[in-house]
Amino acid sequence: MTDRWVPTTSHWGAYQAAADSDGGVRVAPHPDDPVPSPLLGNVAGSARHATRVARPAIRRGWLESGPGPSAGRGAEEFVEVDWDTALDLVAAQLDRVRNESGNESIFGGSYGWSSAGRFHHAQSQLHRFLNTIGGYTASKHNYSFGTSQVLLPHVVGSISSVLGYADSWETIRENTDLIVAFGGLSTKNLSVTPGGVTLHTGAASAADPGVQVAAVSPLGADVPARGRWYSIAPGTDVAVQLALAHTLLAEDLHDTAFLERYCTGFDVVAAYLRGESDGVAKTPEWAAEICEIPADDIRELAREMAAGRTLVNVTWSLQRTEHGEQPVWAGILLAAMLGQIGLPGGGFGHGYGSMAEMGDSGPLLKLPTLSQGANPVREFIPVARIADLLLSPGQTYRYNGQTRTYPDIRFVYWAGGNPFHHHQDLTRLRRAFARPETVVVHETHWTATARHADVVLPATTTLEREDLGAGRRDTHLTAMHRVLDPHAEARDDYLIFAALADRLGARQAFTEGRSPRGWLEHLYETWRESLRERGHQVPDFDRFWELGRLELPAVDEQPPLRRFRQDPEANPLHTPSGRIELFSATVDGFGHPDCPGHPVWLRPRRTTGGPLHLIANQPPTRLHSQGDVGATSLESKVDGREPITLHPADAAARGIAEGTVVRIFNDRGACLAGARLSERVRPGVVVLPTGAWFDPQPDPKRDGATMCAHGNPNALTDDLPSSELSQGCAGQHARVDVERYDGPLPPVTTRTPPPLRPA
Ligand code: PGD
Repeated sequence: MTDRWVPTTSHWGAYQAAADSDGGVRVAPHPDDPVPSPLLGNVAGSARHATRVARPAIRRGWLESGPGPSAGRGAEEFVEVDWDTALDLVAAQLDRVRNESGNESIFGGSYGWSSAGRFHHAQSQLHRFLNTIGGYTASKHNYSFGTSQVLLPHVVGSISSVLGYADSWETIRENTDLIVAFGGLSTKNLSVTPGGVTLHTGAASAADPGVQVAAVSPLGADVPARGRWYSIAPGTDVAVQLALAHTLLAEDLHDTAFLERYCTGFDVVAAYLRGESDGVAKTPEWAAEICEIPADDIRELAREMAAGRTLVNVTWSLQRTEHGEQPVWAGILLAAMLGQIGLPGGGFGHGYGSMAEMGDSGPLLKLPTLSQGANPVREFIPVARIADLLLSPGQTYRYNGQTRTYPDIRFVYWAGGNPFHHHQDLTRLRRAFARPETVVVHETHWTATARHADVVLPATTTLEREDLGAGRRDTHLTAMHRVLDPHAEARDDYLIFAALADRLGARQAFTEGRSPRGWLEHLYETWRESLRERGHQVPDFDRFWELGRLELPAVDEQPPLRRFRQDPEANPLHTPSGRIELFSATVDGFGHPDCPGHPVWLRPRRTTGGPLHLIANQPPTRLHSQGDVGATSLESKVDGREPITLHPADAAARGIAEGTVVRIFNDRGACLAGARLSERVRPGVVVLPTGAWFDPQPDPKRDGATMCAHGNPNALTDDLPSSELSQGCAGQHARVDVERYDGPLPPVTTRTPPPLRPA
């Protein structure tokens, strides 16, 4: 424990911390950070909150009756045990399952953001541990942009060519005339990047990029201060994009030389735009019926796009929906027709407004990284298919042209994620979590996922250990000093896995004989050596640790799309044609009915569930579910519930006023929330951000059903993928209805631990 101010970092940025006299923590922004994150306000309250997991805890039914499927998960009390008892039990079950049915019966995908820190990254630690004992069924892709992760390689040859080399805000200010921002340019997301960003320069740039912005979104909050708001019906961006493309084509504003030299398949798409292939011309009048933006506005916007340097940006939220491939592919189509892909400040952007790193200008540098080893098991799922995996062993499904089969999972191991926050249709996920024999979770706090486990092992937070920290496109590497002693009996994930590896005969393979500090020195010095080989000198570990942070050396690399533009024959894309595939014969050949071979408008299948369109976006007051018991998050609650924003007309029609507690419901589930009214959401649209800790309680309006008393939107979202191609998360939208909640208010139970009893 140190009462000195020391440096540390988090996914919401670098900051300073010091222990206070009663064992808590004080935090202060990094002195050079121009726009510190509001999420810093959650740190002090979360650090020693009553919901910290204090000691190993085992669900009573599992402890008394042994492993097996159980609906008691998430309902029964826990028994606190000593570390040796817990570790012996977990090691014995891992050993039994791997011997009886092979390591593919262990699911170790364990998706989640965990905490910043290059070494103590819980998911990497888990994967490394499982690899040393024979492997695990893995998960692929992420919930953030998992749909694009599958699509982009087919269209532009790689994910990184679009996401890894985005132009900086300075380049945009210098070169761009107009940003057409599908999904808007939200600043609330820009304090966050995995691993953290030291200096938040991007938030101010997105708030006012210094160029014209046409922001297409159902939410006024997504529009920068001087931007134009094109208020769109949710989920209809593709119709606007196709109508813009139609106008460019009809008015001969498209760049035929670019399309011929750098793209394939434009002829197929052009036939579709004209209506030759399906009898429907994608005119602005056609689109206006769908998206509720006037046809003349669409036509004018297309002309403006063709008149100067235009960046077509699509936020990640747009692909986190049904048919989420389409707005991304149609965005690339538009940028290709404008002929500006590969030019500074022009072309296609994906994720400005979604994450801090997009637009940051820090070096493209490989950071110190813990090796996860090799996984001998080949089984995996696309990450958002977790409930299907657990519910349907042996069932086949389509994915990226393949037909795959779900393996039979008997053991689920999760460290550093909160599926009972991040997954869709949480009632269904509860049924899925009842199926395996054993669920083990490492957690810092009693989240809903911890409450649905059999064995909960208490993990330290970043403040309670040392690490190296930096995010993608960060400017600095931070020496993350320890500030607090571990809470109660909490241990580092690394030390927990080392103790399990010991019991399973793999200690040396897992630890390589190093302590946590020994690993930091090893990772740093290996990285330092690789930098030295590339001509960059950085101080040794001791000096770096003393300095507290290190400015990362500048690494200049030409973006792949610039090189492609300069010479497409010498620098082809990694697509079958080497060019941008506006029509992909590969995707077409897969025959996925919900993702044909070129961008198309597809009507949503999910039109039932209620008259209102729910947008479940990222919260402004915490990172996903992290920090929900901290001050910034708690201050935003209404009567202890997550705020839902409605248009005053929709509220008035339902007798709802500012501050009314409401019940949001559809055929999948229900939750409570507190009403906030705003003219800046479209009528017919409501916004309930993700991340309020899931609090399932009996629904007084529906026998046998549950209702989240706190306001988690994933009680309402549908567990359907974006498409068969990517099987990505489509949790951004749902259909719902909202009513006043006049019954006795159930207490929110997430801010105290579950029932615990000593062994
Ligand atoms: P977090 O709340 O960050 O959410 O889902 P994710 O699971 O990443 O969960 C991380 C967990 O790790 C927390 O519970 C935290 O306490 C724990 N943790 C932190 N540090 C440590 C540590 O050192 N050790 C251990 N063992 N645990 C630790 C985020 C996911 O949600 C994402 S990325 C997106 S983009 C999705 N977005 C949406 C959406 O737009 N709409 C809906 N409806 N749903 C979504 N879900 C997705």
